[in-house]
Amino acid sequence: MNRRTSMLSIVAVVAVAGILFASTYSQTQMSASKLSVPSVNTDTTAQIVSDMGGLQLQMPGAFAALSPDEVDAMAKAGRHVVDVQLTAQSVDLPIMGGGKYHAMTFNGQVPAPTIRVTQGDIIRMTLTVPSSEATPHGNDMHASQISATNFGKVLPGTSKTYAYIAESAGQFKYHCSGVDVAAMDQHVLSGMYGLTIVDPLNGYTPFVAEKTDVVNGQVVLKHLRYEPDAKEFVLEYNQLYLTADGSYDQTAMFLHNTTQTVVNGFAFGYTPNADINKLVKGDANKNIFVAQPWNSADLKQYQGHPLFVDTGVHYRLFVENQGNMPVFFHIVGEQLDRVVQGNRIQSQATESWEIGGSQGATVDVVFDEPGAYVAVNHDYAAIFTGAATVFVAGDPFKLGYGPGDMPNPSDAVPPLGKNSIPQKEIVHCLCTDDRAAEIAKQIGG
Ligand SMILES: [Cu+2]
Repeated sequence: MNRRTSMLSIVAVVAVAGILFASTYSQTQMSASKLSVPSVNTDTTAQIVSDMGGLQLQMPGAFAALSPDEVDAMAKAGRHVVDVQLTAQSVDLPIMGGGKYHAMTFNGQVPAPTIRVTQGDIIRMTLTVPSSEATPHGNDMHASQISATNFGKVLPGTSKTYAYIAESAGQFKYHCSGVDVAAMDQHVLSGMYGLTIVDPLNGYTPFVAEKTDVVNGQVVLKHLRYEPDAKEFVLEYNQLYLTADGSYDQTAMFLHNTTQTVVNGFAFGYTPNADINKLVKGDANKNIFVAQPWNSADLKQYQGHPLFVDTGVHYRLFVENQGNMPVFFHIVGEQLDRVVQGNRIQSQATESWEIGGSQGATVDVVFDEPGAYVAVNHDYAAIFTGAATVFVAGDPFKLGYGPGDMPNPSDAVPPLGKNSIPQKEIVHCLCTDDRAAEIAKQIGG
């Protein structure tokens, strides 16, 4: 079965069974369907931009980047400088259903490494583009407030540095800016995106969940307070738009005709695997989740892993929409206890939160009861093409593991920041074998 047919088959299975845990996933349930779409001519726009030599942005000098001297002086005065090294690397990476696609990455991984700083720190980013790269690359960091013209394109065989103060707390994407903006869509949607978490200078705030109780025969409110310290996950949503041979398909992008929806680079990447099937059902081949495309241990860093969480513990989810369609973030079976954007509280006890393109939300959640909870983009087209992430809270299958025993996939766990509670990690990434080996070293795996 080729990749596309296989993907559609999985979609069909999910469509039949919904997002609940289901009985064994069976080949006989599969039926493929074909979508017919109108064609549009995208050559014209691309040609105009190309003829212009790329879009030339102009911004006032007041937004100029910090010079090396300024950075040194500020560091001497007490500011903390965080160095970030990014290397452009085009490489083929796997996609759901088998096969590969032509990915563009920073540092050999999709998404790029998560940068974590504290509000007021200086981020000094160096982008290196090896001479082996076919095109220049760039970088646009949304944590900065600097004109993109201060960075521009970096030619193969060269590198460029810029520095800025992370003035605003929150979460901010960074992404390749293409070749002076031209082809930016291709580079970002092929994998050149990452997240910067800027922790509030004064730390995160506690939150209070509203519950009810019965006292003296009366239903009354009670308030549960959760401290700022939390275990944390990063979930970055994006789309893949691919031709049958795994190349970027700009026509499909203009039509929003998604090939797969990915979370941290994977479609259905945080789902159980064969080992977990064995634990729960006693049979590696009996799937416990409706779609488990990354089953085998042979898949190494690509093998699926759910996110294990404890009950009654504060979790902070950094949810980022890296793509160009909305994310309606929802956790099946849970409410979002608090939603924060830009260090400002937006909502509490809400069912879903809409996150637009290039926007993020920091979601506080406490799982009260043991069980499996599936975080989705509550857009059915997104769910059925990959946006379903399984959280396993407590020990719902009575396997005898205690809180914190089960390791979590490394690519979903951000670097520690203010108010982080460390977690055990296991190597998991849409990344090259070399990068997986480096991550294994970093996490002591
Ligand atoms: Cu690029």
